[in-house]
Amino acid sequence: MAARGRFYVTTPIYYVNDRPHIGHLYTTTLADVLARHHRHLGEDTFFLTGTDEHAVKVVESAAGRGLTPDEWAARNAAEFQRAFARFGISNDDFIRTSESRHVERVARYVGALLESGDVYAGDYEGWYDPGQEEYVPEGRAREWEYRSPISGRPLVRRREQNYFFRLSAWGDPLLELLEARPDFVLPEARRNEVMGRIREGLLDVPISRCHEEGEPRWGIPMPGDPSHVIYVWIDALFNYLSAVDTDERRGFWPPSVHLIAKDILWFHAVIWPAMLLALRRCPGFDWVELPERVYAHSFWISEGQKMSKSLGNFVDLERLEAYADRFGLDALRFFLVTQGPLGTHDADFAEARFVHVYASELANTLGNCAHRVAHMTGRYLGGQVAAPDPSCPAAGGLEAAAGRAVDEALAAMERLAPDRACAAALDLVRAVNAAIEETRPFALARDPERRGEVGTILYRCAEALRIAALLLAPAMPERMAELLRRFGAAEIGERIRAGAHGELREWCRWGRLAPGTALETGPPLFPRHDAA
Ligand code: ME8
Repeated sequence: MAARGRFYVTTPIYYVNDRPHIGHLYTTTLADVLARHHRHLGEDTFFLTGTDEHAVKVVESAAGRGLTPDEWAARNAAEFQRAFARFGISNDDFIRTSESRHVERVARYVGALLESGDVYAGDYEGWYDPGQEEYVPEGRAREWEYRSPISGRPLVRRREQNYFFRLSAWGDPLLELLEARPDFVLPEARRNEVMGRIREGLLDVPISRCHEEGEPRWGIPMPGDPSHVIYVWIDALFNYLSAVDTDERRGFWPPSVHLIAKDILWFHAVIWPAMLLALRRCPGFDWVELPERVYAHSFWISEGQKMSKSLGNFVDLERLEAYADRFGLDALRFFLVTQGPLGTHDADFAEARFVHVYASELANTLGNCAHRVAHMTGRYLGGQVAAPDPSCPAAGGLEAAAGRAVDEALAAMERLAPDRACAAALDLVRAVNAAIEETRPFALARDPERRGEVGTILYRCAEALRIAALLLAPAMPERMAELLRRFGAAEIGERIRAGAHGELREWCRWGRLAPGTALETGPPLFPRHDAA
């Protein structure tokens, strides 16, 4: 992936009926951090998010408000777009499944699958969860005592003439794929889960619903049979392909990673690759390779409790906004990225934890260190970094520490662990603090004979901090741009703020900081807040 210098990252497209909340912002922020990092590396990057609009719920909610589904969807999609812009998301496109570019292409994909026999018409009867718009296999329905675990409402028996996707044909190829490409589904525990379920056997899946008489038309008509519309999930999954299925963008395919949460793993790890394997065999689609990775993170919970509609305890935009206002947007992004549910454990969004992480990592470690180095440079060196003396050993370990931090952070980003990348950068900041404690430039400065040593120490501290800022920039573009500006790298800072392409490896080269560069102290990067 990196070798090809191309990176395509996606988020789920979110149900347009819901108000954006922390879960949506989280996955989208993770994607944003990865996208910014790959742009900094100079790679051709494409970052896609959007809204999933063709659910039946949209028709019902719109009707309840006296609106057409179109109007209601447009209003809510705009809210997601506004929210993402507010939270610093640098997506390259925002796809709405009601857009004609998507509708036309999905009709073409499903048409090709009909032609090849991978999609066929048949009868279906089974347990159906109306809230989730999903059929539930018999075994699972029994396990759930015929009630939806999501809404608590009874499952209903439903029979319909439907179009089906021949998923049953793809069990073995999918198992082979998961064997051959261990990082196709991540984390590993999720891959094992998926393989276990595939081994239980795959049923064909219904991929259409009957268009009810008198209901507003909402959904993509089944090619050749307008009495059916394509089931919302099938329509939605194709967004990843339709958004880049143009002459200018086809080179971005396949996705480097689909970021999702565990709730929609089955669709992405099983149904979606099977659909693509089938489509690939159709004329004109041989370029449709499989995505490289599907990464399913876990869930945010709120103050120790699962978030749910009935509890009304979603960490919603208003709450997130309040955190961003109080601590700064970048502090919120940092918290999400470093404390969130990457891996297989849920994560708790709790105010006390936020306040603690902010104070210890951002205000006391990073902000304080930057201030100390700039302040001492001002006080002892007239504000300008000195030329380091290569023969002076003081703080000499920082160069190697910076090199390690860069290697670790880049490797962590490659394995989709932006939390570890941030940790590597913060370890470097801690190493700077430790070097200051050890070499005591503030004490040495009293002796005029040792000014050269002070200059060398502070140069090395500033250089290590500049590099740490570069590694933290995808998570905190605005604050790190400001830190870089204060450390003589305003132009790079501007590019980072704008989410532009760069040359991260060159930016991180030890020694780029030119002797004579003026350092600025300025107001605290992360002002202290009293614990609430
Ligand atoms: O499922 N913690 O849309 P959706 C972390 N439209 N992430 C969470 C979360 C939580 N508590 N709750 C939601 C759909 N998410 C379909 C997707 S894709 C082709 C179609 C995030 O609006 C997480 O990314 O219900 C999850 O997978 C997604 O929101 C579900 O969004």
